[in-house]
Amino acid sequence: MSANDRPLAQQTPTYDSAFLKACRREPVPHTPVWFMRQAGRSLPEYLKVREGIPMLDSCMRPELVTEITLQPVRRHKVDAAIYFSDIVVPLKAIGVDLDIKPGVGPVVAEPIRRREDLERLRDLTPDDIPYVTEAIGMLTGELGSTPLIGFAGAPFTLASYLVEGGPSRNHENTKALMYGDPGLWADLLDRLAEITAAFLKVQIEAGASAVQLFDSWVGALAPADYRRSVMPASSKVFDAVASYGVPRIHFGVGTGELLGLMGEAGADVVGVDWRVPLDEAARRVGPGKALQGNLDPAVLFAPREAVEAQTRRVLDAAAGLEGHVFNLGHGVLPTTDPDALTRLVEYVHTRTAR
Ligand code: 1CP
Repeated sequence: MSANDRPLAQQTPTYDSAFLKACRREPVPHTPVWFMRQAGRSLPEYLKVREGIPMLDSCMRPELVTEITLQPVRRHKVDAAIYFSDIVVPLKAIGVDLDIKPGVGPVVAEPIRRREDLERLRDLTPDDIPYVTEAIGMLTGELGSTPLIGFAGAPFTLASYLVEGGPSRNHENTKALMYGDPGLWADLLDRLAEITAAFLKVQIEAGASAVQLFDSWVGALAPADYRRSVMPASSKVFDAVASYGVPRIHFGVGTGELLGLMGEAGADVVGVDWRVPLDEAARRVGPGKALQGNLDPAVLFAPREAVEAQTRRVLDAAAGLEGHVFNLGHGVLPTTDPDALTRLVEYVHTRTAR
């Protein structure tokens, strides 16, 4: 079938990209590569354009967002761009009093812990985030056939910041609420699912070719708790965007025991951190889903030969998968040598060329 005979949805310039093909579990010319946190502090050109501009302000400037999103695509020749933003942007947009503090992360002025606090979580509408629509419009024009990944924080991970008031190691207040007041917890996650779904819809309608739901901290939970207290809200997000037909990626850290459930929640692609080899991850996730991952980001600090040896381990474990998107097992660490990332993209492309 020639490109022009296809349904309209398949005539987008990104449809035949290696990244989207791998997400759809179709044959690829080479294994596609992108990196979580590929834009940001590892790049000198990022530090330069961000100078003096607070993180949240920079997320609301479409021209700056476009430049920062394109930087790693130009430099590393990755197979996909990820929209430059942060998981707390939709919360800020509905008026939650929060900031991103340098060297700390998101900090919430008044944590959410009681029923009346839920009133602060109103619906998100496209009018709340005109800068997202504008930036993605600019980006898709510049990116051509390179897909843009939209993203959002998953309800559990967003709740962890809202309930703790900031980054947390043990998530004790979050878990206290989850176990202590299951009714309020369910309502909080349901509210966050609505906001998250609205945020993803805006990105897809503006032109994002895929979406990733970051449930970064959900690995703190046991499977039974995940199934009961988190999965309904994450499923609601995936269901809400299913009809667009764009691949939905689901990622968390330390989620080895949750991989099957995270796939079941509704993802097309399951992201895997470095703790579980991809062949084992595929057994846990089951058929019908692609996998994304999973080189340990710290490996990039080792000499080139060691990086290549560890990359071969990842690719060998991925050899039998239905679809594989190469990525790190979590975000690029801030002091990573950018040249090591560029070399890694080239290595994966060359090694997997078919
Ligand atoms: O001032 C700065 O430069 C602050 C650093 C920074 C950056 C560059 C933060 C604060 N967020 C971001 C951008 C960002 N956040 C992206 C950019 C796009 C890309 O990947 O290239 C993305 C995808 C995120 C998503 C995000 N924010 C996640 C999920 C991804 C992950 O790493 O697990 C999480 C958990 C956050 C919260 C957050 N925002 C910023 C920090 C330092 C943190 C983590 C804080 C913590 O440890 O809890």
